[in-house]
Amino acid sequence: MSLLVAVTGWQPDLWLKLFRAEAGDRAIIEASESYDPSAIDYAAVWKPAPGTLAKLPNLKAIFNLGAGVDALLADKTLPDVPVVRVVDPDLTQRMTEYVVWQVLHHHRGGFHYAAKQAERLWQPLPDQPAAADLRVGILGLGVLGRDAASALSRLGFKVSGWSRSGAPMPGIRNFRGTGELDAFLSETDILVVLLPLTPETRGILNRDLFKKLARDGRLGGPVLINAGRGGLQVETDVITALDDGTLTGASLDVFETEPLAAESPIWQHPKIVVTPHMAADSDPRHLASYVMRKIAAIETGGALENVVDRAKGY
Ligand code: NDP
Ligand code: OXD
Repeated sequence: MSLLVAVTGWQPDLWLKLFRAEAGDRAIIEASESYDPSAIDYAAVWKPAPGTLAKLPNLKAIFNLGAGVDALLADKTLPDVPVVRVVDPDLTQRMTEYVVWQVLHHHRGGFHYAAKQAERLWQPLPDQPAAADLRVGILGLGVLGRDAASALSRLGFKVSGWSRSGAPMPGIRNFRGTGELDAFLSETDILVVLLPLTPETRGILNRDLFKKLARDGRLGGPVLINAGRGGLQVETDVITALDDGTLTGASLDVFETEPLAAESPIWQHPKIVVTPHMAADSDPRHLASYVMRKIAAIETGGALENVVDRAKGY
């Protein structure tokens, strides 16, 4: 068995070391080495150069080393073998931490207190709402959305979720599909976005959607938190909506173009928290063994989990 490792944006060394530590007599090959394409059985990848995987005639499965597969599926030459994505408690926990951090930032007046500290002013906000006064709506109630929903519920927020299937979750109000999107938005003060980027979801975070969010909440206007993908948002609409009061704040971890250009007005916008696509990094120490466990499952005839539905795009 041979595993090809093709990662862009990461140093491959740690991945190779960790894969090799678990590989036994299996060969672990880095994509820049010379190798026999017909000897490769599996590939572990993050944004591999388009066409890389099409050259492997005996490939049995592709392991995407992240939760989102939009970059991988954009390669139109991708061979027709199962694509397995990351569903891992470590990554999920990281995303939940990020979502809770940002929800609390907006809930507890983070922009106000940072500004007052800079001015050396002792100015508590007069009317701090309770968590139970705020409605958090999670757009994309999948693996990550559900975990964040459950943590936010435990903190006392009123949580609802929107998904394609409307699969129920105890204690969370569920909304399903495009027919129920407007109702979901009209009851949302803080919109947390954990959708995948697909042809259906691209550009969904636009001015029309922002106008449908609740305007009667305790924060004085709705907040956007996007940790899904930058292609979900129309950035000029986000800025306009913040400037004209349609939105009162935003936290953006992902951007239409990454890294965010130095000249982008988003960097210095007073109502935006910018983070550099760090909400939930894949940790090689967890994911190398995740991939090797999945390969062992294939080799022993077990069922393959977390396989991407290529027709849906996630
Ligand atoms: P899942 O596939 O588990 O969940 C996706 C959710 O989105 C599901 O609830 C799905 O509905 C819903 N959905 C997808 N398309 C539609 C649609 N057209 N209409 C309504 N609902 C839709 O993914 P994860 O939760 O694991 O990850 C979500 C995304 O988070 C990833 O795709 C990735 O882009 C992003 N991400 C970002 C990271 C970061 O660091 N910023 C790190 C990791 C992931 P249904 O349940 O019905 O299928
Ligand atoms: C992912 C990511 O999709 O880090 O896992 O964005």
